[in-house]
Amino acid sequence: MSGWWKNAVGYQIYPRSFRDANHDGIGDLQGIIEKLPYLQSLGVDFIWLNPVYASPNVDNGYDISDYQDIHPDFGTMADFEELLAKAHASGIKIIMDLVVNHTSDQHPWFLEAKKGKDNPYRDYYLWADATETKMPNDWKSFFGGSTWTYAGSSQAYFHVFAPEQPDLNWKNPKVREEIYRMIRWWLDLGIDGFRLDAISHIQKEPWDFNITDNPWAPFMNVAGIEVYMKELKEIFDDYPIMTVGEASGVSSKKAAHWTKEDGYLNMIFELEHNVREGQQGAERLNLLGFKKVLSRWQKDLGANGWNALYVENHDNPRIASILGDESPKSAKAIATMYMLLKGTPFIYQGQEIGMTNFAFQSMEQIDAQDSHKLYRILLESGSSPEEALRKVTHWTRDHSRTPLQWEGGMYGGFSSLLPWMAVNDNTAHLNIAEQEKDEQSVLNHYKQLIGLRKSQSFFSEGTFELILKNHPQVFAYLRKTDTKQVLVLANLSRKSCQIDLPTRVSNKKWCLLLANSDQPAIEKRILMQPYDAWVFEEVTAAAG
Ligand code: ISL
Ligand code: CA
Repeated sequence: MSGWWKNAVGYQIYPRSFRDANHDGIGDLQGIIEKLPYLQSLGVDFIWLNPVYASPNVDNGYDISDYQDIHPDFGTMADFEELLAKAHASGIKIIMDLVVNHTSDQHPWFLEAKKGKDNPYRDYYLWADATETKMPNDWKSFFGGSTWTYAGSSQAYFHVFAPEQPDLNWKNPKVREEIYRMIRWWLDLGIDGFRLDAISHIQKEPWDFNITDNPWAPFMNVAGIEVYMKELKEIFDDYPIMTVGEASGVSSKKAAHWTKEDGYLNMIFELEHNVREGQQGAERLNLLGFKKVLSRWQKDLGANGWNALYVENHDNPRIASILGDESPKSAKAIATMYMLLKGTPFIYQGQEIGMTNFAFQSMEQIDAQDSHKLYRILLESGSSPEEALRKVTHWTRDHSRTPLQWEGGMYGGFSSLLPWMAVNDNTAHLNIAEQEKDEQSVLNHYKQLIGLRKSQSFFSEGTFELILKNHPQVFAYLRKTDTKQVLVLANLSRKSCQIDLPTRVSNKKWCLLLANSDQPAIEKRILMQPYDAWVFEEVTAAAG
């Protein structure tokens, strides 16, 4: 049975920065409703909404204080149900962010739990004996510092992320029962699935587990997690939905098991391809590492399993800046390279027009609290304020959270007053309105790629075969079925280069499907200019 999501293209919306309809400087649900025609024109099939639940916003909604209420910044539950109905009427499905590794420390469960050891909610979370200065172990949080926070009564509580995000105790059946009830509540409302946040962390090793090399090992896909994943699958199997797990630490080999036909989830976002090179503060993506990871995931999940394909999200800088050279041509090359791989492609808001990083000048412009924590850690370890600022702002996830650039005017058409985060000045020329009018724009290149994918099942069915495996600049591959073959060539570097195609490729006849530049005919040796990206289909006798 091939799910609807195998031939679909997804669009990730970070609601806070998408469109502000009530002009309070913060994006909202009515803003998404207003822009459904744009999403329809783009040709996407579903939206992944980053969290819009009640939250104190320590981690911008990833610290939830009420799973079944909408944060007033975004609107009301009535607004959400209006969005869901109008999205469905536009042929667009909606998947929600399911954040169940942890809650906010303002969630009623935690407010109860921290009252004392004998509180009935105590074991909804993870506690261990400690003193104000001596924690139960030396595990480190993803956000810097210890995974423990002392909370009186000689105990500390555990948090993989911020202290304001206490981890839920998944070993407690009462916790699972509450979570499963909430999941069904949302599914019965008619949503079309979930993106499962940080799901590979829900099981922890015993507190005395000895870390050897990987500091995250004690909470990365730990044995026993399969019990909970099976219980989640039993719920998901009752609905015609799609589920995608953010499952860092699940290897590409294991991901085939997680995402096979009757696996726990339909697909997985891998987090391995962010292979960086260069000094902290000047890093870029290392293309060879990037393409090797993506190729391994294509191979390991080729026959069994399914990939979620992405190059941007709300946690990473803009791909046009860290892999591209911020030119429209490089944005089109990156799009061509990943959109035609095997799996379900996700487009992050603004990626479709080639939005770039923001030139942050001070920490006051930064919102992400993990960036502020890193800044403090860098200062404490001796970096000068200027050096710490450069190191933090170069790769902060806030690059992806500046308001979406709808038009050239004040605040980029995102809002009519000063937004919660500054709008990139380049909105003057880099915006959706401009690109809708320009046939050669990045936006229209994405529309062609989406159209190419959706006009046929070839790209969801065909096999993947990497060629030019060790070429440091070019990502080249073949997609194949019994009757058809497509060749994708992308020079993802700022330098021209020549490629020597394997004879089994160069001795065939090819016709051009899509290009971001003038392209030569396919020969044994081809010169590629910086960020040239071409897609060819084999001319066969059958095709005539
Ligand atoms: O942090 C990681 C590696 O450095 C990942 O393993 C981790 O699972 C991932 O960053 C989790 O991100 C998700 O959960 C966070 C939230 O801040 C992110 O925005 C979200 O994508 C906590 O909910
Ligand atoms: Ca608003």
